[in-house]
Amino acid sequence: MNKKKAQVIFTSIPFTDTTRPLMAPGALKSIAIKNGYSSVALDLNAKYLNIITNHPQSNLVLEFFKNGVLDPAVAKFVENLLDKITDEILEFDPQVVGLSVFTYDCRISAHYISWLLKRKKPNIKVLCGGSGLYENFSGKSIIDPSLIENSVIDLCIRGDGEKPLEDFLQKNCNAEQIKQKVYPQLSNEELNNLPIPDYEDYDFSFYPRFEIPIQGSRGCVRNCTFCDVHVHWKKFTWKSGEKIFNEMLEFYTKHQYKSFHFTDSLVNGNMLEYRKMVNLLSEFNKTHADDPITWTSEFIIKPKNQFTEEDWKLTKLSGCYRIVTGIESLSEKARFHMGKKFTNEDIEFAIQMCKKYDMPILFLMIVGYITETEQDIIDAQKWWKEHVDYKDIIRVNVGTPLGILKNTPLSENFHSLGLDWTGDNDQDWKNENSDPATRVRWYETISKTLTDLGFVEYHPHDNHFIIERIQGAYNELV
Ligand code: B12
Ligand code: SF4
Repeated sequence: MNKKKAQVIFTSIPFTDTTRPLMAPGALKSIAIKNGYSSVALDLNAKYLNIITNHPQSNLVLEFFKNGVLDPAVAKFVENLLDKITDEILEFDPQVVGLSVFTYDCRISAHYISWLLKRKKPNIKVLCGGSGLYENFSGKSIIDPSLIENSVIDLCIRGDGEKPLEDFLQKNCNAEQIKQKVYPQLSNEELNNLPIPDYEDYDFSFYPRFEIPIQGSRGCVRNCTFCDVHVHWKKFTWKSGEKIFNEMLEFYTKHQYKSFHFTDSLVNGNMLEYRKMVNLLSEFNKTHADDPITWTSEFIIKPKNQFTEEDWKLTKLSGCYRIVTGIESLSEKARFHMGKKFTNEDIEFAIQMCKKYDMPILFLMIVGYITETEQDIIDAQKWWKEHVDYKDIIRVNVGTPLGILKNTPLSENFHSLGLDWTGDNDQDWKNENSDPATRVRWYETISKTLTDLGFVEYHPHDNHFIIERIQGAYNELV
């Protein structure tokens, strides 16, 4: 039994497939502390992740977390798991519990955990927040409304959580008033004044990667046709290069955290602040060569006159050890249709720089964008064969066949783009170029090419789940 008591607990909940800590509980704990509450931040998703994925029938367990379908074969396991999570939270004897619903895959556990919390401790307040409260991020909430009507969940906070949380904790507004209020996106100034997250209660033994989450910006400078980030964050907002560096320095000196991962959609959105940050980090690392700060992030490829060789060099010297980037398609035509705005020549320059400065680069790919044809898949195979010399530096997430999310430009212009639905899931669409079965075949073709050539591929659990679903649904066609 844990002896520690805390008035407010924040925790992540299953299911998110990640090897690194999730940021929100730590970020919100520091807001509660700033407002005078005792608080604890837990990453319970991390604690139970391996137990879930190592279950002999893990696909059935995932079916529960993703779709709420509980197969009798795994019912006892799932019930015990949810019970343990709830008990672990209640050991701290909190008055308020904040559940972080990171994506739509956490919403089913949010339903059950809230219900169990209220059953075991009826006067507890349960708050939910996070991107998973939105249908595909920006649409209407898909948390069961009856849970809110019956006060099983007292409040669902959508968008930036800091201000509504403060209003709730300071009792400036009651839950009803907070629900009615429209909270604007945090400004650059407000982002720059946020307290640094507090991860002291996280159990770091759960993570294969000791990388501390850090945030330099919110939103994005692009407006890609398949993405809905811009629907939620109308503006791209950022912290200054100095603020980011100072956060890293504080983590480094106070907690000896030396390795960071940015949660930004792209770390190099604002080149002025990016250059300040990498310059400060490079200077720091020069004098701490035995114990440098290191980092990894999502990144956007830019033309070489905008992101020069000097920028690549400073990126390396600043401690960057892995770049993750949405290449999405090797067809330039498809990328320009998406709004990605970089050429194949820009990719060429980026990978040359990554090789020269020894920085692995993870390509995030989508299979079967709406303009892609059989010829693009043949061209992509050719591209990979011609770049086999880069297999020590390029890692590949082959991605899933393109899903069309609500509120994206693709979904808004669905019919005028010549698209038709073939089923209920985001991947179930067709046009004159492809249908779900074709795209699964393309996925397998590209994946085989990469395996044969010896590239390191990365297949998250979600990819398997989605591919298997499409294969099942379109079995006779695949
Ligand atoms: C980094 C990231 C990942 C990383 C996470 C690594 C890690 N360990 O941190 C990885 C690669 C694992 C990942 C995976 C996926 N991700 Co992701 N990811 C992100 C990203 C870019 C940043 C998230 C983040 O950490 N932000 C910083 C923290 C502080 O923000 P936050 O969690 O949102 O918390 C804030 C608020 O939401 C709120 N809040 C959060 N919790 C709570 C709780 C309470 C009580 C309160 C009051 C407030 C509150 O306050 C916080 C501070 O403002 C976001 C996009 C984005 N820019 O946000 C997508 C995003 C969260 N991911 C998304 C998706 C879809 C996925 C995947 C499902 C994709 C896929 N199909 O594979 C997978 C998960 C698969 C699975 N089930 O395992 C979607 C979620 C959409 C949705 N409606 O659910 C997002 C929004 C991107 C998008 N538009 O598509 N992701
Ligand atoms: S660059 Fe990435 S985050 Fe930004 S709009 Fe495009 S896909 Fe979305």
